[in-house]
Amino acid sequence: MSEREKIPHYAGRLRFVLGVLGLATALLLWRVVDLHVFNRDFLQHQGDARALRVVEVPAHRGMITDRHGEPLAISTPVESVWANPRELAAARDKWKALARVLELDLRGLEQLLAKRQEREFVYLRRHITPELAQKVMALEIPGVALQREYRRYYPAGEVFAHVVGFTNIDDAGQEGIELLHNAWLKGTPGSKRVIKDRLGRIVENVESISEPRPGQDLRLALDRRIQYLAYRELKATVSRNQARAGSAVVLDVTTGEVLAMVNQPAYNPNNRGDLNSERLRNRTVTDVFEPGSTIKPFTVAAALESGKFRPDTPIDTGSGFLRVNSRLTVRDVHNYGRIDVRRVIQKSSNVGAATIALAIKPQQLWDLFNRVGLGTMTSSAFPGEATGLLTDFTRWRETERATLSYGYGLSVTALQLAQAYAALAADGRMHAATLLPADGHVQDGSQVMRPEIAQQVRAMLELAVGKDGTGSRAAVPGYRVGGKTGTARKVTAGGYSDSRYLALFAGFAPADAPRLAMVVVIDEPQGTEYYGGQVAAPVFGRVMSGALRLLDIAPDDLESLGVKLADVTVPVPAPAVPLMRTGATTRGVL
Ligand code: 59J
Repeated sequence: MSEREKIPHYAGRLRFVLGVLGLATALLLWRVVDLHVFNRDFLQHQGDARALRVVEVPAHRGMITDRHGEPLAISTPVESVWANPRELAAARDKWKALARVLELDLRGLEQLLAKRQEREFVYLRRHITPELAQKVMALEIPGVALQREYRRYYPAGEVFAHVVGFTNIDDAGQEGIELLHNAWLKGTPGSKRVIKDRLGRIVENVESISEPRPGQDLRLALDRRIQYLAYRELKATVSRNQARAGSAVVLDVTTGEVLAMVNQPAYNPNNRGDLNSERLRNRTVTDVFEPGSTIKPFTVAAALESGKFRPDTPIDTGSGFLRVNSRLTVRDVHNYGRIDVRRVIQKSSNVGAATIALAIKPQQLWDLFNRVGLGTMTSSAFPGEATGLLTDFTRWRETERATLSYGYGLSVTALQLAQAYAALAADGRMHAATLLPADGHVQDGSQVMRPEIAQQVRAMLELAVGKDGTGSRAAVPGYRVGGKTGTARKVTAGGYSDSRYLALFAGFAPADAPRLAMVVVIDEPQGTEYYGGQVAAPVFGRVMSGALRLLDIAPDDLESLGVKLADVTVPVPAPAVPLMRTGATTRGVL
């Protein structure tokens, strides 16, 4: 028997197996064609739907600038690293490298991921440089991705910190202008659909659902140069006198624009680690104080308005004290005897001011204080602004009438006081203090005092800065200056303190046609010198001197520079057109 005959031949079985294989192949081929040709769109969509995400596109926050467009707050693009904790859990072996590159504590990272393990999103580190972001992505860790954000940067640092304020890490205004004008600055975030790969990285921008609308820039009234000058002088004085704090405000009296607004202590808005309420406050608007003698010009203005007093009306300041009642005796530091109203201001006589106030109606004093905005919220709308306090005259007894006249029993902010001095400087026209530029749209301002009265009081304030006045150290070479000193004992638990003072100066320049008003407050100077005339007046003098020059305001007192008017030679400009010969007509020349 041959081999062939020995092995049974199952021809039917072979055909069957081949048939099954053939059918299977055909089915597979059909499926391939089906998926790739007939179901292509459906499947593509299903796949995309699983990898497609809608992500937010942050909007660029508007820039804050000074009046000349110098940047005070700007937003720069940065990257933030985030993770999907579930996906990242699958790559535990990479955590250590991740922590190292991100400069995070490994234990902290582990705890963070454990706490958020049910979530799909957690920030690992925000606002990092593009270089660091590249390094993180180079690790190719599943579930780790980047998000574009904006970081706020404050080029002027502590100098503008109290005015500009700052945003939080989510770009929302927290303090100052950043908070007050948040809606204007912030813009609207957009959104887009993206495809993310297995690692959560965006591989394709599919479509923009809505474009981010950038926020708008905001220009402030402040002048960076004057602000720096005021800040430098205030800081030096606070430090030299080991004072607790200090503030200064410079206003343009013709518009009410705030040109400088500074405080000590301050903070660095770019690095807010050491932030506390002492450093944070914009004291020029949040803190109130008893203005002491700086109020006297308004007492005198009310007296002049009453018609009962003139600048040369004599006042008997007696032997330096005035007993009002059993609870109050008003005292002067020196005995000035019989002086006129002008000298009451020049020498800062408390007895003189009280005598004047007791001779006029309480309502007349209250009215004037009220009209110049003392104890009334300004319209700056600054966050945290204090109202101050001026009680109603119907509740004043003799004690209040006397003490209010020299600045006790009412409280004001530095901004309010500056605004009141600006009204005096602007011939009685009151311009609301504003942090935004007037840009030619200057309101006329309400007339809160007759111009002649403002001028008479200003002349007295010039005497106070003269060589026999209390404020001689506020003088500015080349310019006539007016202003008032004040040294006010602070209220403590046991009444007025014997060791804690506020040194004050408020004034304006040039006295002839004032452009600037300024208030300086030094809180608790500790040195042997602590009078307003010694501590605050020099700050005024130095800042005003620089500001007047920066603004190109013509000197109105050349004699103080040792220049005699006869010495001044005015260069005669060359004629732009040929001089006329005698007999020529003017036609053709004009
Ligand atoms: C003073 C006050 C407190 C409150 C007095 C300052 C009163 C008063 C009760 C003694 C220091 C001091 C209502 S002084 O501002 O008169 O600025 O250059 O604090 O009088 O009655 O050891 N200022 N200051 N008074 N209180 N109550 C003068 C004066 C002022 C100066 C100097 C010397 C006070 C000329 C203040 C300055 O004009």
